[in-house]
Amino acid sequence: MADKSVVYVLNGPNLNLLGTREPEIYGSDTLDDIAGRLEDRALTLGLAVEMRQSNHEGHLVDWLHEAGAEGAKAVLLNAGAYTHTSIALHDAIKAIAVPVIEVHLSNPHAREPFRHTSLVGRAARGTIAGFGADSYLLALDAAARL
Ligand code: CA2
Repeated sequence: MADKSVVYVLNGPNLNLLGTREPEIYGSDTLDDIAGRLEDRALTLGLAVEMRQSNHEGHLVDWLHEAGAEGAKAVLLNAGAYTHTSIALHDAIKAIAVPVIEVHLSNPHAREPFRHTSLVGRAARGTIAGFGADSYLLALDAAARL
């Protein structure tokens, strides 16, 4: 059954370590901190967030399918390094009717060349990157406007 008030927030590999290392790149918020900020913002938008993280590509594929089957309003996807490599995620995004917004804490285009290609971005509705934890909040605002 469609639940147009739910926004899935899917996080890929190593993002469970957020807030513990490399704060100069990724900020000092943990993923739980970001989840709390998203939940507060979602309340004001009349939305609910379903926040998940996995280090396994297949879990992210399964959760994209789930969001599609549930008829979620949108998916915010920070696929971590799978952004740059995963045809499976590209195809899963293409396979669902739910809009997917690509999210990054850092700006991959300002970093190493191997981060300049995004297979996720080729399939996503749009991308928000480079604003630290605020990237997620900006993406939630974008989802609310869809
Ligand atoms: O900027 C982003 O959000 C990224 O998706 C983060 C990924 C990176 O591979 C992408 O190119 C851009 C890496 C996530 C790793 O997160 C860590 C956090 C703290 C300590 C170590 C890794």
